[in-house]
Amino acid sequence: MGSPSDNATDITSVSRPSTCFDRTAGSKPCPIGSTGACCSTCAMGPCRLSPQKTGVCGATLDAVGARNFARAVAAGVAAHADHGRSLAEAILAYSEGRLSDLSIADQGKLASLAGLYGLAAADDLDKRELAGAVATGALADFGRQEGQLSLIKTAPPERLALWESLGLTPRGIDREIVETLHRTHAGTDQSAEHLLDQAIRTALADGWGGSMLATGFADIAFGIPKAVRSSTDLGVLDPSSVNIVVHGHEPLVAEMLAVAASDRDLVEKAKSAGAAGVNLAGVCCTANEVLMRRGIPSIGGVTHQEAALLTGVVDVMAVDVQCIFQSLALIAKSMGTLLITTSSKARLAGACHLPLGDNPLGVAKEIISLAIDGFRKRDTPDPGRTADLVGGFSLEQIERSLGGRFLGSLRPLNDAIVAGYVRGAAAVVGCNNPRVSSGEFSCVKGLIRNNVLVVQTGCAAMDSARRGYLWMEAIESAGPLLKEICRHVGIPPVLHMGSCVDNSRILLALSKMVAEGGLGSDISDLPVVGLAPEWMSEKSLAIGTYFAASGVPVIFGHRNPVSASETLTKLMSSGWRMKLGGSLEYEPDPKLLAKKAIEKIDERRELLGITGFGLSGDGRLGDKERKRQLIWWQKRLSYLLS
Ligand code: MSK
Repeated sequence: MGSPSDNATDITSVSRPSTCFDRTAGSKPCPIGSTGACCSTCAMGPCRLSPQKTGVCGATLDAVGARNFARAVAAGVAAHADHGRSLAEAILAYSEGRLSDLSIADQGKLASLAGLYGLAAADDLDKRELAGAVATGALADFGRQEGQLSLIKTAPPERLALWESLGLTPRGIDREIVETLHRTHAGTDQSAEHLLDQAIRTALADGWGGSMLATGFADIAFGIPKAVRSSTDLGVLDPSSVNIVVHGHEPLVAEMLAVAASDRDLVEKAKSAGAAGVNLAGVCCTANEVLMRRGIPSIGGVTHQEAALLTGVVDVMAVDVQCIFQSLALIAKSMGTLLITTSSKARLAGACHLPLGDNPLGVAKEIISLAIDGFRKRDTPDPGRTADLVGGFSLEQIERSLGGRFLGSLRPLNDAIVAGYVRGAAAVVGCNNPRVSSGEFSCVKGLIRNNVLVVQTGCAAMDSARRGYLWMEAIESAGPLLKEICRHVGIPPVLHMGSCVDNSRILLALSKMVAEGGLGSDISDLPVVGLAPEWMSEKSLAIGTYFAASGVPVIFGHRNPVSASETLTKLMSSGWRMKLGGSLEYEPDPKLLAKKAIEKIDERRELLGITGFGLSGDGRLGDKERKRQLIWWQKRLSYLLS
């Protein structure tokens, strides 16, 4: 337990009803749809397209592929946006006195978001009123018809000017989603590049809009994450306790359950049922939300949801929205586990529905009470191993870790990159995918070994966590230079930055790196790269698109969703690179992902003129230069930390 290893619990071998792994083995992806060559937008089809063959309406492969891609991006943006909207509505309800279970956990974050909405503390509003005003401003951003999103101004000035000159600045979040759906209706926008431009504008409304709002409001209501110790894998389920698993994306249910789990009456009830206590654990991004803020353990990513139930020790699984397999209902039934849906937007046949309404804490207590009833009926097998991890690396925590409490900043990171101690930074994000074997893990391993600092979000982070790569021992697996930095600063070389919507934290970090100076004047100058080795959801495509449009070279693993069209593949790679500085490329071989990512980083180092500063061909410093650099860095850090 605790050290990096390849032997995380093998969930493919858990005995039971079928799981996503069985179903993957028993089916192949559709060869037409998976390449972007299927058009199903009207009833003259569906049509199968090829470079030589159009649809019945005459639509070309390029237009159809772009249409499919843009639609997928819009769906991903809608999911993140609705997540942000739910939190804005919850904050508004709190401010109007309709949701008394919430509070303002971080006034600093509220003030900084208020500033972006032109609301100053001097406006003489108390925190409840201010929160209401910010939520109202945010909700207006969803329905804005003209102008630009309020949070977009957190992007670097050069980037803003570029988007404006290209007509890519998002107006309102909902407006961009609707326009994408309109343009992709049969017989509307039929220019591949024009369609992709709208996909970009819609995706930007996610990264610098919906997702950023989701993260901001969650921080306001539940606190900005700080470094926190936790654990992961199936073994976090405690056979002797009442086990409640939260799954989905929005943090409200999980936060309320965390509060309710320490309710004295409920703890007493659990004990009188023979349980050691009430144990809360998570799956997917809900897990990431409460892991980041409270250290509540995560069982794993999206492919662990079925295995969690199959352990036989889960008493209740409470789900809300996104990435919830329909198979859970069948598995829960076969295991005698109560499955509860909590969102008004998502129901599952076979699950019990308990809507949160305006009484989320009351509903959370009811869920725990039902779980205690479930505990009385079950056996207690041992679910498996656990791995230690440290999470909670919000941007604020990273700045504090690097610069100390009073001088928190990303300056030391920029300096370390310029000095060649850190080669660059990589965001390895996105889903776990049963069709890909250890894509994320091998990529992360290769990156840190080559002195690239890695940040992670979403289910990708859980893959590393289960193998010990979010724990301090992972420092030993880092390259010699990165190892030096991590030891001095006291951080692992792989930093967990949160859930899918928390990719917005990475965008803000990139803006801050630009503002710190020394690494160019725009995100497209930074030696950084984005990777989604096991992507599977439409949200991933939205994320990849907004990172690329923000100036980051992005590489997706295993499958190119527009591979049937050479034109589209080129437009997103070299075309976007010319136009936006960032790109979206695909690499099916997981072994090549780290290598390609490092090439992208080195390309930018070269353009910045910081190649070879202390780095020899194998990424190590020569003895003399190494010593000189080390002394420089130690001085720098002791100054910053003093
Ligand atoms: S949950 S979108 S499988 S990361 Fe955010 Fe995981 Fe991907 Fe869902």
